[in-house]
Amino acid sequence: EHTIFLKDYAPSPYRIVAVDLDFDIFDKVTIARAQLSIEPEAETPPGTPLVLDGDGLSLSSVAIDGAPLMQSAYASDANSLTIVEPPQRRFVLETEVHLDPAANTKLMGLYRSNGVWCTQCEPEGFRRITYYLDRPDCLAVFKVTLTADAKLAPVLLSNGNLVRAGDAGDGRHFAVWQDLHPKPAYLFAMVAGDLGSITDSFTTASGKKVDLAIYCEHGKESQCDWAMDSLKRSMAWDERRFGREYDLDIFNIVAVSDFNFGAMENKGLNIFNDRLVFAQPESATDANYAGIERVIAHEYFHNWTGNRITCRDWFQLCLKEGLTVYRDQEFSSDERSRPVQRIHNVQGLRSAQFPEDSGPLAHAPRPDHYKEINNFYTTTVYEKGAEIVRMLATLLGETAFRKGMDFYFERHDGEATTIEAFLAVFADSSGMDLDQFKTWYLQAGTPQVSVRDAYDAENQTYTLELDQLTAATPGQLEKSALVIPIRFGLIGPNGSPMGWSSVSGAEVRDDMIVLREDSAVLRFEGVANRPVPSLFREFSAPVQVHADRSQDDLLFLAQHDSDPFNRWEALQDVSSALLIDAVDGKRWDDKALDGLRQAALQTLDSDTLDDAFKALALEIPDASVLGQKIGKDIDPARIHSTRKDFIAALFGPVVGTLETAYEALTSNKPYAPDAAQAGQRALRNQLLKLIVGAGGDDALAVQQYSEAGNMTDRFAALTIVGTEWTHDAAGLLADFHTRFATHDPLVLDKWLMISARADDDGVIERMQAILADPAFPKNNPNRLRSLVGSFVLSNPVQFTRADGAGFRFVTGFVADVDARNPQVAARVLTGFRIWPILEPKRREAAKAALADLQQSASLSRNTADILGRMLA
Ligand code: DPP
Ligand code: ZN
Repeated sequence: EHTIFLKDYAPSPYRIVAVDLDFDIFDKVTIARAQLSIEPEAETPPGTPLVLDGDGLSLSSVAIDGAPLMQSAYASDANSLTIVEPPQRRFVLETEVHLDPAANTKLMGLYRSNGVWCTQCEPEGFRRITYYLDRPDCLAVFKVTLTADAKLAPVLLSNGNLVRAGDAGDGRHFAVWQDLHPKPAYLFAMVAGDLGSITDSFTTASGKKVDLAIYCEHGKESQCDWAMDSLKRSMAWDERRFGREYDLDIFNIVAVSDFNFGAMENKGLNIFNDRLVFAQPESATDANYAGIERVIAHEYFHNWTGNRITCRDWFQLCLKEGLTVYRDQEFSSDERSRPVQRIHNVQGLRSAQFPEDSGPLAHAPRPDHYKEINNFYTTTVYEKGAEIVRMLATLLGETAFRKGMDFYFERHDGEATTIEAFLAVFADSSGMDLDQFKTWYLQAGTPQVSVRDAYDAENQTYTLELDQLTAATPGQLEKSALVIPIRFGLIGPNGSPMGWSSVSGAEVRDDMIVLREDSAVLRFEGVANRPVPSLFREFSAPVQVHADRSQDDLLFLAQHDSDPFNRWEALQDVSSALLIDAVDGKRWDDKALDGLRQAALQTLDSDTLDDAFKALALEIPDASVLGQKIGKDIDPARIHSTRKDFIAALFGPVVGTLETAYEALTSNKPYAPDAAQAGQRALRNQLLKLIVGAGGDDALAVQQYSEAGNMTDRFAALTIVGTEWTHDAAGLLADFHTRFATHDPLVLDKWLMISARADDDGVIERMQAILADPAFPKNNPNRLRSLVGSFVLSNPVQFTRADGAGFRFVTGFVADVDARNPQVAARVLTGFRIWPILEPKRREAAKAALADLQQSASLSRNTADILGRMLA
């Protein structure tokens, strides 16, 4: 198989400076004509061939400067067009290809979704539209003409500004769009179709009025208001926080129903998966509202971090993604509760990125080789990439970080650049040496940090011993020490912060230890009493911490730490320790459980903590996080049942108290998606989950389901009943399907999710029946992921069944979908990444299913790449 290496990067010998695209859109065919203004680079030797990328194209005609090329002057096939001896001056290459968007089930390039023509070009979809230098360092200005039937496609959109539109005869019309910001082809977009819209405007800090519009299928307009509100808040925030203004007169968003990604940041024309646009209280949950707000912001923020400054090559993907995730996380933190956002982000990191980073698909945030770039849109590139930027901000401090960002925008605006260039702006603007810090981008694996401490009362000395170790990952056996910022505090016996007179053994700056070596022994002098250390406040580094701490100390932290993140973390640690011991056969003792219960009730009772935080504090670590902590020979069924027993033992004695608290949170206010209301619902629904889990009686959940005035409460109740598969589950799911899901595909997704998560042995058969239904939309990524993606990620017990039925269900699905949509197939397959840590019987069953898949079908490059790494 063909592998692409970072070390082989070379600039193109030719550059495309301007692109003139003409799409003649008909029901059955779209004719794409491209005029590319091309010139050789100064150092290009005469006679150097020009090789353009293609993917599944067939060339109808080719000309240079208006003259058709002779057969001998070029070579073309589906995947490339070579001009043997191009002119050694600027010339215009003209090509024509015929496309069949309706047949494009890969959803890359130009395709039809629900009748609408739309595009997805990142990373390599543009080459499925026309022959091109389809690489992110090729920046050109674009002019795009769209012509289509005025009834089939009254709306014609592309990047930039509309310069002309009018009648084209025969019932057809046209529109010409121009984007004067040079951009790589992956940011190209066009849309044609019969769409409704909502409009608004935003006036930038410097007084420029920007027209905003969100396009969607007719009838869904009123469901776009929240997305529009999120957009305007994002625009204002980026001005406030980063000094970044929008740079075009128009910003358009289009919601489409078939989309591989969540959304795409095309210049001036973002295209969104409709699940990240549509929201109304009766069909969207609070989590959906928060997700829409976040992704609208994310794509908007790409305009500066991604579009104005883009990537030199795809190895640098986290340059734009890690940084932009960091920016969207900061936005959500400023708009909502910072500690709650931080906990959510860390939960996501632990449940997705940590498993990736310790399994067969582990890779550096900036990888140095790939076979299929689509497989690198990973949680490592995105979420670990964001953690790296966050550590940079922590190490530099807020002011120096902002100064560095300003410098980045100033120095690299209009460029396609690298991680090295990104780090250099911070090194240059702050004077800090970031050479060792760069290792975070180059090294895979989650560092394990071990902590031991001792207090010497006689000498009033407190010692803190820290070690870091990163285990070998595929293809990367040697690891070096990382720079690890550890924000911390020492807490005295009365719960208040403690000082020290001097400290040695490692760099300590204010409330931060900077660990640079494999190990360090810090000695704090002048410490009056034995302190309880609070380490990695706000989760200041993406590491696994191993600290053997007493339950008393942890409960003390849960009560007294000034850092809310660590207060939450301490409670999680208490539960994890008890659960892991119990899985190991050492069942909890009553005293330990009493202590934890008391702490949980205290949290619930607090007048100072907000509801959203309380909801998280009452969370019991989930089975996959526990499995990850155990790390080897895991039996998900055993973890799951232990966890159920634990919840029953912990909360069983206080169900009445939980029910009283639940009742007190009942509200008659009309639904609003704001953080305060959402927090109240989150806490109430957390209590409901614990009440049902502790008592085994689902009556209260069934009642909430029936009485709910919004989808958040209804779906929470359905989730509890459906995943526990209580005796009312089948009836409730059927009711949900009939009353809510049949006419709204996004609600159908919710039904599919719960159908896949049921904790009973019939679940696979039921999923097979759903997929076999001729009415099931088997080419829609949202539907497929809601069912099979949820099964793989959220139903560990059934997915990893010892008889292998769960594994075979998924590999069978992958083989089937791969032929139509390789990206969806490959993504679902990554759920197998936990197979090496399963107990032997399950491990063998997983391996056999994977090996069968490798034997059987002819697989796409996407799926073959994942499978190859999975079995390596
Ligand atoms: N659209 C995807 C994202 O924004 C890929 N760039 O992350
Ligand atoms: Zn992104």
